[in-house]
Amino acid sequence: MSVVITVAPTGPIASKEDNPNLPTQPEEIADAVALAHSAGAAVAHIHLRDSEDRPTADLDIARRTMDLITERCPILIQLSTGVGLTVPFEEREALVGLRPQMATLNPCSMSFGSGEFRNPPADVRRLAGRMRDLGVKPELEIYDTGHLDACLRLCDEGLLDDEPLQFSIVLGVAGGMAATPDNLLTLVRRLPDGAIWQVIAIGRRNLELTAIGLALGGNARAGLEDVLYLRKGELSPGNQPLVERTVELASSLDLGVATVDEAAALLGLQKQ
Ligand code: KMH
Ligand code: ZN
Repeated sequence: MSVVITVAPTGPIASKEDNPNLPTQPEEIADAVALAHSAGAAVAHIHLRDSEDRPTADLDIARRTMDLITERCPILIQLSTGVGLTVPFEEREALVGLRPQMATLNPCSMSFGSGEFRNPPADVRRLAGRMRDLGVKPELEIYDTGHLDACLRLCDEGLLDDEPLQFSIVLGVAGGMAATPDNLLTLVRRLPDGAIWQVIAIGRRNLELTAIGLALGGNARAGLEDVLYLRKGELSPGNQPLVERTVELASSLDLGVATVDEAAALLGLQKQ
């Protein structure tokens, strides 16, 4: 069996002050993604930053970043429509017009650390429909049990028609479920039959929950968006070491790592 490894190189929150190896500019992100791809990542989950490193949904920056990534390697591109807490929903939504192979869909509003992550129901429905119409595969980001129910309602309404459904179970955000094995199991047990999933554990329980996720049959995500340290007190020198350690984890569990083509097939991606 093969697992899909996604690299999440940047995210919306961390800064170069937190970890100087965080890639934020298009060239830096593309370089980091290419290294991650060579280490075994088949999908790149991409957040964009402006020239001052603030989260942005600027379409020119997005296009340039996607082009640079595509020039460097054939990895599948998943744009984040979460973008960052300060960016208006309409700007976040416009990113799917660039037709990445995949994009995230965050189904519910929530407290997010000291901020607010706004995903109003009508906007989420409009975005889901737009992604369906454009053939952009949604990665459903669920931070709590009710978010899964919200996704299943979107499915019932015909807004998520591409099988298989693909979930990221995000644990450890202050405002969502805590990063514990028990919470992961609770959500995994409730996923619909045939769903594909990965766990995203934010912070210090990242490694342990990634291992449990792999053992339970999930895919895996690695990168500085989710964890800045390789181990206690040791900042990761980049994204590649985090991907490499995930590949090692998978190999230790006797799991193969999906190539880009295998990942596209497993995730049910449409040919573009
Ligand atoms: N960093 C995640 C916890 C998304 O990309 O769509 C939240 C996020 C959502 O960044
Ligand atoms: Zn993200």
